Amino acid sequence: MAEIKRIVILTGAGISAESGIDTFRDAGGLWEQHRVEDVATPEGFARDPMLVQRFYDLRRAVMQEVEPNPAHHALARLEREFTGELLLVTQNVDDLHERAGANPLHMHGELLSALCAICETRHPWSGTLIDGPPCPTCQAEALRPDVVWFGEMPYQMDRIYRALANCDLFVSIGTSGAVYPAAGFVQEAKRHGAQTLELNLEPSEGSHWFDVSRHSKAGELVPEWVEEMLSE
Ligand code: BV8
Repeated sequence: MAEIKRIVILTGAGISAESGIDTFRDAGGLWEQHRVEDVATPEGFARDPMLVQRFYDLRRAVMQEVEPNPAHHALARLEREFTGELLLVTQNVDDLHERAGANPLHMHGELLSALCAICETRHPWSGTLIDGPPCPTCQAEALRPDVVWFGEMPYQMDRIYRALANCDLFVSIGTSGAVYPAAGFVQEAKRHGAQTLELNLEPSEGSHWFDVSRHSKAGELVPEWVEEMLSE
């Protein structure tokens, strides 16, 4: 692998699976228990806000009972020890990267944040939203989960595309490559000459775009890869 100075990493639900957090598309995953349209779209929220608040309240509670796994810890080690530039982008709304000591860019928002639909302020939130608590800023009872639903614009896209245009290596970890624009990042990185690596339990929908694909559990693949990167 040529000298790697700038890395962009994208993680998905697969990196949190071994911590005990359901993925979306694996058997029994989150989407099988709910129709995406009902719980992860603005229309679904407008139609049945209680259903959606319950869906996210449950995930926010479960997330606080599980721990980061070796894959999260390995990426935090890479952030600490890699001497080049590293941007960790996650599609996940859990805080397991943070609890392992990493500093991810949450392109699809975070469970531990509430967004006021009236004044658009954001507030750290570890409790429930089902009872319609007042916004700490404007007192409106209009707090929603601060997550990006289908049809909504993911966060910090300019920053992500700038990093993809300048990286030497793009690594995708634990994602099915089913949702855009995240699923298109590998093509964007490739277009700018980056090497591309997929670490996933099985080939994702975008596997064919990757120079190298390794298939096993993230808890094994990621520490191994980080050790390789840091010993080069
Ligand atoms: C937007 C947050 C534009 C909420 C999520 C047709 C073509 C192309 C695009 C579209 C289209 N029609 C509609 C679109 C756009 C749409 C989209 O892509 N739809 C898909 C279904 C086709 N995208 C959007 O709407 C996005 N916004 O495009 O905005 C725009 C433009 C102008 C103005 C306004 C807007 C927004 C999408 C964000 C939706 N929010 N999450 C929440 O968490 O509830 S999506 C959610 O699913 C995740 O965040 C993630 O992004 C996505 C995929 O999930 P994964 O993380 O990949 O998880 P999954 O279960 O799918 O896969 C797990 C993988 O891990 C598997 O591969 C498995 O093998 C592996 N694995 C399992 N265990 C392990 C493992 N790997 C390693 N180790 C293990 N142990």
